[in-house]
Amino acid sequence: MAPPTGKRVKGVQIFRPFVYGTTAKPFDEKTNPKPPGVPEDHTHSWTVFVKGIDDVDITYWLRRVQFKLHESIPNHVRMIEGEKGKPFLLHETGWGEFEIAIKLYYVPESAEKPQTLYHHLRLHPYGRTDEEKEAMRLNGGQVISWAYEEQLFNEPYEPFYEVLTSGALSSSSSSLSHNRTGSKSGGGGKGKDKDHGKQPVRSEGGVLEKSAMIPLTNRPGLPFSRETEQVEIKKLQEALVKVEELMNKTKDEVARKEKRLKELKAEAAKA
Ligand code: SLL
Repeated sequence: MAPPTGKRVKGVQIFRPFVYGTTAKPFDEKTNPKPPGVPEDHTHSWTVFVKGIDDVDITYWLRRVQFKLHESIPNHVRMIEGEKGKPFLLHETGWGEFEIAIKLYYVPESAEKPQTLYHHLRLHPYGRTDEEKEAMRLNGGQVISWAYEEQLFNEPYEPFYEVLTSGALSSSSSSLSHNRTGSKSGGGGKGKDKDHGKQPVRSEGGVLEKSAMIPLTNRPGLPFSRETEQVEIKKLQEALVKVEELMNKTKDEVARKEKRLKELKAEAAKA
């Protein structure tokens, strides 16, 4: 890898949302017939992927992705090169679940070392209730196991900073960006405002290219949005209240027991 040119942009963190995971479907005559040549014992077709939120391009920061599959699978280490605007993805068939190592290789300008994520391939929905299991199914029987993640670039080199920020609206230039263009400037306005005035490029769902935006609302097949975030925040807040209640209850109980202990000790001393 070529040595990075330029300096790091101090006090700046840039993050970019992305989604990774697996989608699986059992073979069946009508909706998912087994293609010729697929071994008898294979029960599912499945896909593993890394892609932008709302399918927005991420190849300007992610160059290639290596998927390391189960060793029983022929040619189990696969490298997928980035193609602009397309997800990094791999189709396979099989019979069993296993952990997939997903190694992310960044663009050379970043001078970042590759980084590995691990994801469990799900062929069968799981959950305590039918509802929970059903939540893992999409569009008639696809078993989805998807995760939302944010890639953080801490103090990127100047050329990479330019690459990262050359497309979207800057956070100050429009309410459209919801302050999610992904610059977290810690050092008092170090983030330069170069893109001011540029025409935004909009993707299908309203997420700007080269931004850190996430969609406002959910759509089928797109569960990662502000809406989901709000639901999660509410759940966390409710859980926090519950934890505080439990803590107070426990404190009261401890106080009561300490009091009782004191009394018993006093009684014992008298006796
Ligand atoms: C299990 N520990 O027992 C796991 C192993 C391996 C899955 C799962 C083979 C595909 C192929 C395949 O599906 N292996 O031969 O192409 O569940």
